[in-house]
Amino acid sequence: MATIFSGVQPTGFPTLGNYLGAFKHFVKYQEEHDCYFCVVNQHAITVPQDKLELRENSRKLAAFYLAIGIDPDKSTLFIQSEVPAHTKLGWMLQCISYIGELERMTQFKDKSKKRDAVSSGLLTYPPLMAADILLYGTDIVPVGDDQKQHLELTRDLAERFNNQYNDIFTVPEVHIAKVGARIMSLVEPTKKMSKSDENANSVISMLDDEKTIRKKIKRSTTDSESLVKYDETNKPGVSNLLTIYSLCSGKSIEQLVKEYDGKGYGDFKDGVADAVVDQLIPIQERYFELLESETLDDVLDHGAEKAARVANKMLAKAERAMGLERKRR
Ligand code: ATP
Ligand code: LTN
Repeated sequence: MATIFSGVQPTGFPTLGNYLGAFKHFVKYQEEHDCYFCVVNQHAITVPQDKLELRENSRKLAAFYLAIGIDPDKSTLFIQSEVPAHTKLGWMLQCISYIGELERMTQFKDKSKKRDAVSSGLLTYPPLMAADILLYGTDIVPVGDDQKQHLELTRDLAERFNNQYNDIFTVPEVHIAKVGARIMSLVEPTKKMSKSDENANSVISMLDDEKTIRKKIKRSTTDSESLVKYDETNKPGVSNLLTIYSLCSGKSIEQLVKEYDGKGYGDFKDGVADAVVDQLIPIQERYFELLESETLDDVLDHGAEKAARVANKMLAKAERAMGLERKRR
């Protein structure tokens, strides 16, 4: 049985992009694999966070994982800061990372461009992410397209450690969904749909109500051709809507293109909105129930215990390999 690990930052509520690119796949993996899903709150503090909001968002994200169908009997769900092995191994991996390779990360370049003061945590985020993954002997990491570079670095760090110290880490594979790995902004369909987008119309939040979803899809950018066809280069808006429609309805893109042959964008957008609403509303209902329940705390307590048991074993091996354990008389 392969081991799967993935993490999501508790910064704002998940978007339809996060769901279709990452979360939706997590549910399938847990049927056949040993899965770890983490609320990576220590990654979130690489940029300033309001403390009450961060605390709330961590709980909300955990409830969201359960609402989409993560089953605590099958998967381990936990909060990163509750398992101290992550930052311990993160530090050790920082010490074998080179500043040059960290500065080359596009996420670092993008995020640091946007601010006057850049924390050193923003630069050293990838070795912490590598620690998250390597602690569990992870074979597969399912993520969206934007995390590919971080995964390559994780593989490099695992190999570097294995060669320099001792061969203890599994070198993980990245799994990127074939369709939906990059859901685009509804307003500027050449940019990815992002939680941190300033224009709320670009993004469908997983908590948007039916009216808001319909309004955002109606207003989404298309083109003047009035032809429902998949062509990312010339028709990025329509192609993005087709991807969303297909993933939410289970119908293939070819099937949808046939169904809307000769129809205008108005009908097409109504269909997209119906499919998104049908997908989101049941998740929202489960989410609000879970948020108020005690189940959530029990799940997170057990998750952190189980994760720590596994992670501490790997941490001990890594400390031994680096000479960090005490020499006893
Ligand atoms: P931000 O854009 O504010 O940095 P984000 O929306 O990328 O945040 P993350 O918490 O960094 O959110 O990502 C969670 C998961 O969702 C990751 O696996 C990421 O690759 C995936 N993901 C993020 N945006 C998209 C998108 N537009 N389409 C598909 N997958 C996405
Ligand atoms: N960097 C990721 C979040 C993340 C992650 C991980 C994903 C932190 N640790 C481990 C997969 C595995 C992001 O910004 N989406």
